[in-house]
Amino acid sequence: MEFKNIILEKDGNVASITLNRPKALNALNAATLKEIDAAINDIAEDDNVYAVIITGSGKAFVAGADIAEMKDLTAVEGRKFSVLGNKIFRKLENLEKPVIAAINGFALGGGCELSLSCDIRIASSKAKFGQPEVGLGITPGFGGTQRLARAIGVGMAKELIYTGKVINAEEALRIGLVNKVVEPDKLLEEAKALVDAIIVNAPIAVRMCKAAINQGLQCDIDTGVAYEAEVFGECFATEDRVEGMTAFVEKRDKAFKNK
Ligand code: DAK
Repeated sequence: MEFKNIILEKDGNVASITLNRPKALNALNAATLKEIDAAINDIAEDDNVYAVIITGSGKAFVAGADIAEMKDLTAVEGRKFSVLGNKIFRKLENLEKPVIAAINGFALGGGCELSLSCDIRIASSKAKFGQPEVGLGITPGFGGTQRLARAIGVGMAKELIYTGKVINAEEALRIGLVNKVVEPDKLLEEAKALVDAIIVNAPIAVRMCKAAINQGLQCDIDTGVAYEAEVFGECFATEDRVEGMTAFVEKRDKAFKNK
């Protein structure tokens, strides 16, 4: 697929997706969503990609779903649009590689929801967050009512969603919406440093951790720890588990192979 609204790049073991419709503040229209979907499929199939960074070009990360495109939707079309977005965001959330959102600017509505589908969020000091949907007469439509409460707690999520207020990066850090705030010109550097600190580890083990954490958030603790025991056991069948433990015992550097 030829990309017009995003840029997909690969550098070593890291892929990056840059939302690139800066004139519309990277608002998510159906075409952009489909390109994100294609990029996720590409990354999922590429065994050389161990981690992903998502960011935006210009002054926005993503200023939301495309209001101009949504304006004339019927109820049936609105549902179809929401199903499309939710399917893609869920695919991103379950992608078997860690995904870092490097939030450079506005992350509103669908943009905040996109960042919530990523594993870890780091923000530029210029970033702004919010779920302003109720001011448009709609609810969040790409998982905001579900993931925001899981990320920052029910009371804080309800305050943000009911008021639609926009908060700055410092406030987002205070409430645990982002892990770190950095100067704008250091954002991608920080995202890459974080990714580098992840990908020195055994990729399959990282993937299993992501699956276990995600599964565990959806079930009771007994089911969760049983799932953890499964993936823990599976790691013992990997070459990288042998390499990691052997290298430790032999006091040498590890050389993981994603096998
Ligand atoms: N959609 C379409 N265009 C947008 C946009 C958006 N969300 N946000 C900004 N733009 C466009 C502006 O119209 C403007 O276009 P031109 O006039 O230049 O043609 C251009 O981007 C630059 O924006 P501004 O001139 O407004 O820039 P400012 O710096 O003055 O203001 C702003 C930046 C982010 C504060 C402002 O643009 C703004 O308030 N934007 C809207 C933010 C917003 O409300 N976002 C939430 C969208 S709702 C669902 C599925 C999904 C969702 C809901 C339901 N179902 C189907 C059920 C999700 C909904 C949302 O995400």
